[in-house]
Amino acid sequence: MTSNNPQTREWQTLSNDHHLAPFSDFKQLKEKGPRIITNAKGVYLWDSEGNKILDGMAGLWCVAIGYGRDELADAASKQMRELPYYNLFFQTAHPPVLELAKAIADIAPEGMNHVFFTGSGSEGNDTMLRMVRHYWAIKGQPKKKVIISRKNGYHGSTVAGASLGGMTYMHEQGDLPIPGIVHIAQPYWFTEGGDMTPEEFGVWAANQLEEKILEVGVDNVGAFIAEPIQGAGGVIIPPDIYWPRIKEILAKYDILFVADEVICGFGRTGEWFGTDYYDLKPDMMTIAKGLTSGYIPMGGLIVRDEVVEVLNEGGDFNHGFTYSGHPVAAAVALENIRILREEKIVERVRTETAPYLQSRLRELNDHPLVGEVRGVGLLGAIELVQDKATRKRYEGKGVGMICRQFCFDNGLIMRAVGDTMIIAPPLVITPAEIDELVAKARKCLDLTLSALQG
Ligand code: PXG
Repeated sequence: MTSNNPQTREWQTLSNDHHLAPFSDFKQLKEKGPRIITNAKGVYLWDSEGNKILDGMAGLWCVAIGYGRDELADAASKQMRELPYYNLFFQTAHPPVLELAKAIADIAPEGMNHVFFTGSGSEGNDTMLRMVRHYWAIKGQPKKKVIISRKNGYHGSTVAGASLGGMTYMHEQGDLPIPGIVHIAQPYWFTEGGDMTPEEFGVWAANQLEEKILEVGVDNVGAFIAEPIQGAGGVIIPPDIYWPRIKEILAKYDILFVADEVICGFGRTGEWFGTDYYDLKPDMMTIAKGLTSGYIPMGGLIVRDEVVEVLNEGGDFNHGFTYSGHPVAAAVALENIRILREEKIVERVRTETAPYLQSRLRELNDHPLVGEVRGVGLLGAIELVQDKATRKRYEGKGVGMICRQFCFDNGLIMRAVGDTMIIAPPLVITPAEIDELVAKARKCLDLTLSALQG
Protein backbone atom coordinates (compact mmCIF):
# COMPACT_ATOMS: atom_id res chain seq x y z
CA MET A 1 0.00 0.00 0.00
CA THR A 2 1.43 3.40 -0.91
CA SER A 3 1.38 5.62 2.09
CA ASN A 4 0.60 9.30 2.56
CA ASN A 5 1.38 9.11 6.23
CA PRO A 6 4.74 7.85 7.52
CA GLN A 7 3.07 6.86 10.77
CA THR A 8 1.09 4.18 8.95
CA ARG A 9 4.30 2.19 8.35
CA GLU A 10 5.33 2.70 11.97
CA TRP A 11 2.04 1.32 13.24
CA GLN A 12 2.19 -1.58 10.81
CA THR A 13 5.67 -2.39 12.08
CA LEU A 14 4.34 -2.45 15.63
CA SER A 15 1.65 -4.82 14.44
CA ASN A 16 4.21 -7.11 12.82
CA ASP A 17 6.54 -7.07 15.77
CA HIS A 18 4.13 -7.33 18.68
CA HIS A 19 0.48 -7.92 17.90
CA LEU A 20 -1.47 -11.14 17.39
CA ALA A 21 -4.81 -10.23 15.81
CA PRO A 22 -8.05 -12.18 16.37
CA PHE A 23 -9.35 -14.45 13.58
CA SER A 24 -6.31 -13.68 11.41
CA ASP A 25 -3.69 -15.49 9.39
CA PHE A 26 -0.71 -14.04 11.27
CA LYS A 27 1.78 -14.59 8.46
CA GLN A 28 -0.44 -13.13 5.77
CA LEU A 29 -1.22 -10.11 7.93
CA LYS A 30 2.50 -9.46 8.39
CA GLU A 31 2.99 -9.40 4.62
CA LYS A 32 0.10 -7.02 3.98
CA GLY A 33 -0.01 -4.97 7.16
CA PRO A 34 -3.29 -4.00 8.81
CA ARG A 35 -5.27 -0.98 7.81
CA ILE A 36 -5.04 1.42 10.72
CA ILE A 37 -8.35 2.97 11.78
CA THR A 38 -7.72 6.16 13.68
CA ASN A 39 -11.03 7.92 14.32
CA ALA A 40 -14.74 7.80 13.69
CA LYS A 41 -17.92 9.87 13.76
CA GLY A 42 -21.52 8.85 13.12
CA VAL A 43 -21.44 6.03 10.55
CA TYR A 44 -17.99 6.93 9.19
CA LEU A 45 -14.46 5.73 9.96
CA TRP A 46 -11.18 7.32 8.93
CA ASP A 47 -7.96 5.39 8.41
CA SER A 48 -4.42 6.64 8.95
CA GLU A 49 -4.17 7.49 5.24
CA GLY A 50 -7.06 9.91 5.56
CA ASN A 51 -9.59 7.70 3.75
CA LYS A 52 -13.20 8.13 4.82
CA ILE A 53 -15.10 4.85 5.00
CA LEU A 54 -18.81 4.19 5.47
CA ASP A 55 -18.99 1.50 8.14
CA GLY A 56 -21.64 -0.86 6.84
CA MET A 57 -20.92 -3.27 9.72
CA ALA A 58 -21.23 -0.95 12.77
CA GLY A 59 -17.77 -2.12 13.81
CA LEU A 60 -18.48 -5.76 14.49
CA TRP A 61 -22.29 -5.45 14.58
CA CYS A 62 -22.13 -3.35 17.74
CA VAL A 63 -21.99 0.43 17.29
CA ALA A 64 -25.75 0.94 17.49
CA ILE A 65 -25.85 4.66 18.28
CA GLY A 66 -22.95 5.48 15.93
CA TYR A 67 -19.45 6.67 16.69
CA GLY A 68 -18.41 9.76 18.58
CA ARG A 69 -21.17 10.25 21.12
CA ASP A 70 -19.66 12.40 23.87
CA GLU A 71 -22.38 11.40 26.33
CA LEU A 72 -20.90 7.89 26.58
CA ALA A 73 -17.38 9.22 27.05
CA ASP A 74 -18.70 11.57 29.76
CA ALA A 75 -20.57 8.75 31.51
CA ALA A 76 -17.37 6.65 31.57
CA SER A 77 -15.25 9.54 32.77
CA LYS A 78 -17.70 10.45 35.55
CA GLN A 79 -17.97 6.84 36.73
CA MET A 80 -14.19 6.36 36.65
CA ARG A 81 -13.78 9.33 38.95
CA GLU A 82 -16.54 8.23 41.30
CA LEU A 83 -16.03 4.45 41.52
CA PRO A 84 -13.78 2.99 38.81
CA TYR A 85 -14.07 -0.54 40.07
CA TYR A 86 -15.74 -2.68 42.61
CA ASN A 87 -16.84 -6.28 42.42
CA LEU A 88 -20.22 -7.88 42.99
CA PHE A 89 -18.97 -11.07 44.56
CA PHE A 90 -19.22 -10.88 48.34
CA GLN A 91 -22.71 -9.49 48.84
CA THR A 92 -21.84 -6.05 47.53
CA ALA A 93 -23.24 -4.08 44.63
CA HIS A 94 -22.98 -0.57 43.19
CA PRO A 95 -25.54 1.87 41.77
CA PRO A 96 -24.69 1.65 38.03
CA VAL A 97 -25.07 -2.12 37.80
CA LEU A 98 -28.39 -2.08 39.68
CA GLU A 99 -29.78 0.77 37.61
CA LEU A 100 -28.64 -0.98 34.45
CA ALA A 101 -30.29 -4.27 35.43
CA LYS A 102 -33.55 -2.33 35.91
CA ALA A 103 -33.17 -0.48 32.58
CA ILE A 104 -32.67 -3.80 30.79
CA ALA A 105 -35.64 -5.40 32.55
CA ASP A 106 -37.75 -2.42 31.37
CA ILE A 107 -37.03 -3.12 27.70
CA ALA A 108 -36.73 -6.94 27.87
CA PRO A 109 -39.71 -9.18 27.08
CA GLU A 110 -42.29 -9.52 29.83
CA GLY A 111 -41.26 -11.81 32.66
CA MET A 112 -37.54 -11.42 32.04
CA ASN A 113 -36.47 -9.25 34.92
CA HIS A 114 -33.03 -10.41 36.02
CA VAL A 115 -29.60 -9.97 34.45
CA PHE A 116 -26.27 -11.70 35.12
CA PHE A 117 -23.48 -9.50 33.74
CA THR A 118 -20.33 -10.64 31.94
CA GLY A 119 -17.54 -9.03 29.98
CA SER A 120 -18.58 -10.35 26.55
CA GLY A 121 -21.10 -12.37 24.57
CA SER A 122 -18.90 -15.46 24.81
CA GLU A 123 -18.85 -15.22 28.59
CA GLY A 124 -22.62 -14.74 28.48
CA ASN A 125 -22.96 -18.08 26.72
CA ASP A 126 -20.51 -19.77 29.09
CA THR A 127 -22.68 -18.46 31.91
CA MET A 128 -25.76 -19.83 30.16
CA LEU A 129 -24.29 -23.32 29.86
CA ARG A 130 -23.40 -23.48 33.54
CA MET A 131 -26.67 -21.88 34.63
CA VAL A 132 -28.78 -24.28 32.54
CA ARG A 133 -27.05 -27.31 34.07
CA HIS A 134 -27.26 -25.83 37.56
CA TYR A 135 -30.97 -25.14 37.04
CA TRP A 136 -31.77 -28.72 36.08
CA ALA A 137 -29.64 -30.09 38.91
CA ILE A 138 -31.60 -27.97 41.41
CA LYS A 139 -34.81 -29.36 39.91
CA GLY A 140 -33.55 -32.88 40.57
CA GLN A 141 -32.86 -33.64 36.90
CA PRO A 142 -29.05 -33.47 36.76
CA LYS A 143 -28.94 -35.58 33.60
CA LYS A 144 -30.46 -32.76 31.56
CA LYS A 145 -27.08 -31.42 30.48
CA VAL A 146 -27.05 -31.51 26.70
CA ILE A 147 -27.39 -28.22 24.83
CA ILE A 148 -28.70 -28.40 21.28
CA SER A 149 -27.32 -25.75 18.97
CA ARG A 150 -27.13 -25.23 15.21
CA LYS A 151 -24.51 -25.71 12.55
CA ASN A 152 -23.08 -22.41 11.38
CA GLY A 153 -24.50 -20.60 14.39
CA TYR A 154 -22.09 -18.25 16.19
CA HIS A 155 -21.99 -18.13 19.97
CA GLY A 156 -18.49 -16.90 20.74
CA SER A 157 -14.89 -17.91 20.88
CA THR A 158 -14.32 -19.23 24.41
CA VAL A 159 -14.23 -23.01 24.70
CA ALA A 160 -17.94 -23.20 25.51
CA GLY A 161 -18.84 -20.41 23.06
CA ALA A 162 -17.00 -22.01 20.15
CA SER A 163 -18.44 -25.42 21.07
CA LEU A 164 -21.97 -24.02 21.14
CA GLY A 165 -21.28 -22.35 17.83
CA GLY A 166 -21.50 -24.52 14.77
CA MET A 167 -18.45 -23.27 12.87
CA THR A 168 -16.49 -26.35 11.80
CA TYR A 169 -13.35 -24.29 11.14
CA MET A 170 -13.43 -23.29 14.81
CA HIS A 171 -14.11 -26.84 16.04
CA GLU A 172 -11.10 -28.09 14.10
CA GLN A 173 -8.77 -26.05 16.31
CA GLY A 174 -8.63 -27.28 19.89
CA ASP A 175 -10.73 -30.46 19.81
CA LEU A 176 -14.15 -28.89 19.97
CA PRO A 177 -17.01 -29.17 20.63
CA ILE A 178 -16.70 -30.18 24.27
CA PRO A 179 -18.96 -33.07 25.33
CA GLY A 180 -22.63 -32.34 25.88
CA ILE A 181 -23.16 -30.01 22.94
CA VAL A 182 -24.80 -31.28 19.74
CA HIS A 183 -25.74 -29.46 16.54
CA ILE A 184 -28.65 -29.60 14.14
CA ALA A 185 -29.02 -28.20 10.60
CA GLN A 186 -29.40 -24.46 10.11
CA PRO A 187 -32.41 -22.91 8.32
CA TYR A 188 -30.37 -21.61 5.38
CA TRP A 189 -32.61 -22.23 2.40
CA PHE A 190 -30.50 -20.42 -0.20
CA THR A 191 -27.55 -22.83 0.01
CA GLU A 192 -29.07 -25.87 1.65
CA GLY A 193 -32.68 -25.88 0.48
CA GLY A 194 -32.01 -27.92 -2.69
CA ASP A 195 -35.26 -28.54 -4.57
CA MET A 196 -37.47 -27.83 -1.57
CA THR A 197 -39.54 -24.65 -1.38
CA PRO A 198 -38.49 -22.31 1.45
CA GLU A 199 -41.63 -23.43 3.31
CA GLU A 200 -40.87 -27.14 2.96
CA PHE A 201 -37.26 -26.56 3.91
CA GLY A 202 -38.24 -24.44 6.93
CA VAL A 203 -40.42 -27.24 8.29
CA TRP A 204 -37.68 -29.79 7.61
CA ALA A 205 -35.04 -27.68 9.38
CA ALA A 206 -37.27 -27.05 12.41
CA ASN A 207 -38.13 -30.74 12.65
CA GLN A 208 -34.42 -31.47 13.07
CA LEU A 209 -34.82 -30.09 16.59
CA GLU A 210 -37.50 -32.61 17.46
CA GLU A 211 -35.50 -35.45 15.94
CA LYS A 212 -32.43 -34.46 17.94
CA ILE A 213 -34.41 -34.18 21.19
CA LEU A 214 -35.78 -37.68 20.62
CA GLU A 215 -32.37 -39.05 19.62
CA VAL A 216 -30.58 -37.63 22.69
CA GLY A 217 -33.59 -38.28 24.94
CA VAL A 218 -35.59 -35.42 26.44
CA ASP A 219 -34.35 -36.50 29.90
CA ASN A 220 -30.83 -35.59 28.77
CA VAL A 221 -31.54 -32.27 27.00
CA GLY A 222 -31.20 -29.07 29.01
CA ALA A 223 -31.65 -26.35 26.39
CA PHE A 224 -31.81 -25.28 22.78
CA ILE A 225 -29.81 -22.18 21.85
CA ALA A 226 -30.22 -20.17 18.65
CA GLU A 227 -29.78 -16.70 17.24
CA PRO A 228 -33.16 -15.34 16.05
CA ILE A 229 -31.29 -14.40 12.86
CA GLN A 230 -27.83 -15.91 12.40
CA GLY A 231 -25.39 -13.03 12.06
CA ALA A 232 -21.83 -14.20 11.57
CA GLY A 233 -23.10 -17.26 9.68
CA GLY A 234 -24.26 -14.90 6.91
CA VAL A 235 -27.40 -13.04 8.01
CA ILE A 236 -29.51 -16.14 7.66
CA ILE A 237 -33.20 -15.35 7.88
CA PRO A 238 -35.22 -18.50 8.42
CA PRO A 239 -38.24 -19.25 6.23
CA ASP A 240 -41.42 -17.79 7.80
CA ILE A 241 -42.60 -21.19 8.99
CA TYR A 242 -39.40 -21.97 10.91
CA TRP A 243 -39.85 -20.14 14.22
CA PRO A 244 -43.55 -20.99 14.64
CA ARG A 245 -42.70 -24.67 14.09
CA ILE A 246 -39.75 -24.47 16.54
CA LYS A 247 -42.10 -22.89 19.09
CA GLU A 248 -44.48 -25.84 18.73
CA ILE A 249 -41.63 -28.27 19.33
CA LEU A 250 -40.32 -26.33 22.33
CA ALA A 251 -43.82 -26.27 23.84
CA LYS A 252 -43.99 -30.06 23.58
CA TYR A 253 -40.79 -30.89 25.44
CA ASP A 254 -39.50 -29.74 28.80
CA ILE A 255 -36.31 -27.94 27.76
CA LEU A 256 -35.14 -24.37 28.08
CA PHE A 257 -34.93 -22.04 25.09
CA VAL A 258 -32.00 -19.62 24.95
CA ALA A 259 -32.05 -16.82 22.39
CA ASP A 260 -28.59 -15.51 21.57
CA GLU A 261 -29.42 -11.82 21.12
CA VAL A 262 -25.82 -10.63 20.89
CA ILE A 263 -26.43 -9.34 17.34
CA CYS A 264 -30.22 -9.01 17.18
CA GLY A 265 -30.58 -7.34 20.58
CA PHE A 266 -30.94 -3.60 21.20
CA GLY A 267 -32.84 -2.66 18.09
CA ARG A 268 -31.13 -4.33 15.16
CA THR A 269 -34.39 -5.84 13.85
CA GLY A 270 -36.46 -2.72 14.54
CA GLU A 271 -37.67 -4.28 17.80
CA TRP A 272 -35.72 -4.21 21.04
CA PHE A 273 -34.91 -7.91 20.67
CA GLY A 274 -35.01 -10.44 17.85
CA THR A 275 -37.33 -12.52 20.02
CA ASP A 276 -39.81 -9.62 19.99
CA TYR A 277 -39.61 -9.56 16.21
CA TYR A 278 -40.43 -13.28 15.98
CA ASP A 279 -42.62 -13.39 19.11
CA LEU A 280 -40.46 -16.08 20.73
CA LYS A 281 -40.64 -16.58 24.47
CA PRO A 282 -37.11 -17.42 25.54
CA ASP A 283 -36.08 -18.50 29.02
CA MET A 284 -32.72 -16.80 28.71
CA MET A 285 -31.22 -14.24 26.33
CA THR A 286 -27.52 -13.64 25.80
CA ILE A 287 -26.63 -9.99 25.23
CA ALA A 288 -23.51 -7.93 24.39
CA LYS A 289 -22.52 -5.64 21.48
CA GLY A 290 -25.43 -3.15 21.20
CA LEU A 291 -25.73 -3.12 25.01
CA THR A 292 -22.89 -0.56 25.13
CA SER A 293 -22.81 0.22 21.39
CA GLY A 294 -19.35 -1.37 21.61
CA TYR A 295 -17.89 1.67 23.39
CA ILE A 296 -16.75 -0.59 26.22
CA PRO A 297 -16.88 -4.37 26.63
CA MET A 298 -19.92 -5.79 28.36
CA GLY A 299 -22.22 -8.78 27.97
CA GLY A 300 -24.78 -10.62 30.00
CA LEU A 301 -27.56 -13.10 30.32
CA ILE A 302 -31.18 -12.03 30.86
CA VAL A 303 -33.09 -14.70 32.77
CA ARG A 304 -36.83 -15.43 33.01
CA ASP A 305 -38.48 -15.06 36.41
CA GLU A 306 -39.50 -18.75 36.68
CA VAL A 307 -35.89 -19.79 36.12
CA VAL A 308 -34.68 -17.32 38.74
CA GLU A 309 -37.20 -18.74 41.23
CA VAL A 310 -35.60 -22.16 40.82
CA LEU A 311 -32.07 -20.76 41.05
CA ASN A 312 -33.08 -18.99 44.26
CA GLU A 313 -33.52 -22.43 45.85
CA GLY A 314 -30.12 -23.72 44.73
CA GLY A 315 -27.63 -22.09 47.08
CA ASP A 316 -24.48 -20.54 45.62
CA PHE A 317 -24.11 -20.29 41.84
CA ASN A 318 -20.35 -20.73 41.72
CA HIS A 319 -19.73 -18.59 38.69
CA GLY A 320 -18.68 -15.02 37.91
CA PHE A 321 -15.98 -12.78 36.51
CA THR A 322 -13.78 -10.06 37.98
CA TYR A 323 -15.46 -7.67 35.56
CA SER A 324 -19.06 -8.92 35.92
CA GLY A 325 -21.14 -5.75 35.92
CA HIS A 326 -18.10 -3.47 35.83
CA PRO A 327 -19.27 -0.03 37.04
CA VAL A 328 -17.77 1.91 34.13
CA ALA A 329 -19.24 -0.49 31.55
CA ALA A 330 -22.58 -0.34 33.37
CA ALA A 331 -22.58 3.48 33.35
CA VAL A 332 -21.83 3.49 29.62
CA ALA A 333 -24.54 0.89 28.92
CA LEU A 334 -27.08 2.91 30.91
CA GLU A 335 -26.29 6.02 28.91
CA ASN A 336 -26.44 4.05 25.67
CA ILE A 337 -29.89 2.69 26.54
CA ARG A 338 -31.03 6.17 27.57
CA ILE A 339 -30.00 7.50 24.14
CA LEU A 340 -31.64 4.58 22.30
CA ARG A 341 -34.89 5.30 24.19
CA GLU A 342 -34.92 9.09 24.26
CA GLU A 343 -33.97 9.49 20.62
CA LYS A 344 -36.46 6.75 19.67
CA ILE A 345 -33.76 5.06 17.63
CA VAL A 346 -35.39 1.62 17.63
CA GLU A 347 -38.73 3.09 16.49
CA ARG A 348 -36.95 5.01 13.75
CA VAL A 349 -35.32 1.80 12.54
CA ARG A 350 -38.70 0.03 12.48
CA THR A 351 -40.74 2.73 10.80
CA GLU A 352 -38.25 4.58 8.64
CA THR A 353 -34.73 3.36 8.01
CA ALA A 354 -35.27 -0.40 7.95
CA PRO A 355 -38.08 -0.26 5.35
CA TYR A 356 -35.98 2.18 3.31
CA LEU A 357 -32.77 0.11 3.50
CA GLN A 358 -34.63 -3.11 2.69
CA SER A 359 -36.33 -1.65 -0.38
CA ARG A 360 -33.16 0.04 -1.65
CA LEU A 361 -31.10 -3.12 -1.11
CA ARG A 362 -33.59 -5.22 -3.05
CA GLU A 363 -32.98 -3.04 -6.10
CA LEU A 364 -29.68 -4.91 -6.33
CA ASN A 365 -31.63 -8.03 -7.28
CA ASP A 366 -31.38 -6.89 -10.91
CA HIS A 367 -27.60 -7.23 -10.83
CA PRO A 368 -26.24 -10.23 -12.79
CA LEU A 369 -24.12 -11.36 -9.82
CA VAL A 370 -26.92 -11.28 -7.29
CA GLY A 371 -28.83 -14.47 -6.50
CA GLU A 372 -30.80 -13.16 -3.54
CA VAL A 373 -31.10 -10.06 -1.39
CA ARG A 374 -32.60 -10.59 2.03
CA GLY A 375 -32.79 -8.67 5.25
CA VAL A 376 -34.70 -7.70 8.35
CA GLY A 377 -34.35 -4.41 10.18
CA LEU A 378 -30.87 -3.08 9.58
CA LEU A 379 -29.45 -6.49 8.71
CA GLY A 380 -28.89 -7.37 5.07
CA ALA A 381 -27.32 -10.08 2.93
CA ILE A 382 -26.51 -10.24 -0.77
CA GLU A 383 -25.82 -13.69 -2.25
CA LEU A 384 -23.29 -13.66 -5.09
CA VAL A 385 -23.85 -16.37 -7.71
CA GLN A 386 -22.87 -17.44 -11.19
CA ASP A 387 -26.40 -18.53 -12.10
CA LYS A 388 -29.40 -16.81 -10.57
CA ALA A 389 -31.92 -19.50 -11.51
CA THR A 390 -30.04 -22.47 -10.06
CA ARG A 391 -28.30 -20.53 -7.24
CA LYS A 392 -25.00 -21.96 -8.52
CA ARG A 393 -21.89 -20.30 -7.07
CA TYR A 394 -18.64 -19.32 -8.73
CA GLU A 395 -16.65 -22.29 -7.42
CA GLY A 396 -13.20 -21.63 -6.01
CA LYS A 397 -12.97 -17.98 -7.08
CA GLY A 398 -13.36 -16.34 -3.69
CA VAL A 399 -15.91 -13.92 -5.12
CA GLY A 400 -16.91 -12.64 -1.70
CA MET A 401 -13.34 -11.69 -0.85
CA ILE A 402 -12.90 -9.98 -4.23
CA CYS A 403 -16.03 -7.93 -3.62
CA ARG A 404 -14.99 -7.15 -0.04
CA GLN A 405 -11.66 -5.80 -1.26
CA PHE A 406 -13.39 -3.56 -3.82
CA CYS A 407 -15.63 -2.28 -1.02
CA PHE A 408 -12.62 -1.53 1.17
CA ASP A 409 -10.94 0.30 -1.69
CA ASN A 410 -14.07 2.31 -2.43
CA GLY A 411 -14.89 3.53 1.05
CA LEU A 412 -17.41 0.95 2.21
CA ILE A 413 -17.12 -1.74 4.84
CA MET A 414 -19.24 -4.67 3.75
CA ARG A 415 -18.32 -8.11 5.12
CA ALA A 416 -17.97 -11.32 3.12
CA VAL A 417 -19.06 -14.64 4.62
CA GLY A 418 -18.03 -16.97 1.83
CA ASP A 419 -19.86 -15.54 -1.18
CA THR A 420 -22.47 -13.78 0.91
CA MET A 421 -21.98 -10.03 1.38
CA ILE A 422 -23.45 -8.78 4.61
CA ILE A 423 -24.28 -5.44 6.16
CA ALA A 424 -25.35 -4.25 9.60
CA PRO A 425 -24.81 -0.48 9.71
CA PRO A 426 -25.18 1.66 12.84
CA LEU A 427 -28.84 2.07 13.79
CA VAL A 428 -28.54 5.83 13.34
CA ILE A 429 -27.79 5.60 9.60
CA THR A 430 -29.86 8.16 7.67
CA PRO A 431 -31.72 7.65 4.37
CA ALA A 432 -29.04 9.71 2.57
CA GLU A 433 -26.31 7.50 4.02
CA ILE A 434 -28.31 4.43 2.98
CA ASP A 435 -28.34 5.83 -0.58
CA GLU A 436 -24.57 6.15 -0.42
CA LEU A 437 -24.20 2.62 0.95
CA VAL A 438 -26.36 1.09 -1.80
CA ALA A 439 -24.65 3.12 -4.56
CA LYS A 440 -21.24 1.98 -3.35
CA ALA A 441 -22.41 -1.62 -3.04
CA ARG A 442 -23.65 -1.55 -6.66
CA LYS A 443 -20.39 -0.07 -7.87
CA CYS A 444 -18.44 -2.82 -6.10
CA LEU A 445 -20.71 -5.52 -7.53
CA ASP A 446 -19.97 -4.07 -11.00
CA LEU A 447 -16.24 -4.08 -10.30
CA THR A 448 -16.43 -7.66 -9.02
CA LEU A 449 -18.31 -8.81 -12.13
CA SER A 450 -15.75 -7.10 -14.39
CA ALA A 451 -12.90 -8.76 -12.46
CA LEU A 452 -14.55 -12.16 -12.93
CA GLN A 453 -15.02 -11.57 -16.64
CA GLY A 454 -11.60 -10.04 -17.16
N1 PXG B 1 -23.18 -14.59 20.07
C1 PXG B 1 -23.35 -14.02 18.87
C2 PXG B 1 -24.64 -14.19 18.15
C3 PXG B 1 -22.31 -13.26 18.32
O1 PXG B 1 -22.48 -12.70 17.11
C4 PXG B 1 -21.00 -13.72 20.29
C5 PXG B 1 -22.05 -14.46 20.78
C6 PXG B 1 -19.77 -13.60 21.12
O2 PXG B 1 -19.62 -12.32 21.62
P1 PXG B 1 -18.15 -11.80 22.03
O3 PXG B 1 -18.48 -10.50 22.71
O4 PXG B 1 -17.59 -12.77 22.98
O5 PXG B 1 -17.34 -11.68 20.78
C7 PXG B 1 -21.12 -13.09 19.04
C8 PXG B 1 -19.97 -12.31 18.50
C9 PXG B 1 -18.07 -11.99 12.71
C10 PXG B 1 -17.90 -11.94 14.19
O6 PXG B 1 -17.14 -12.45 12.06
C11 PXG B 1 -19.02 -11.95 14.99
C12 PXG B 1 -18.86 -11.95 16.37
C13 PXG B 1 -17.60 -11.92 16.93
C14 PXG B 1 -16.48 -11.91 16.11
C15 PXG B 1 -16.62 -11.92 14.73
O7 PXG B 1 -19.11 -11.59 12.21
N2 PXG B 1 -20.00 -12.04 17.13
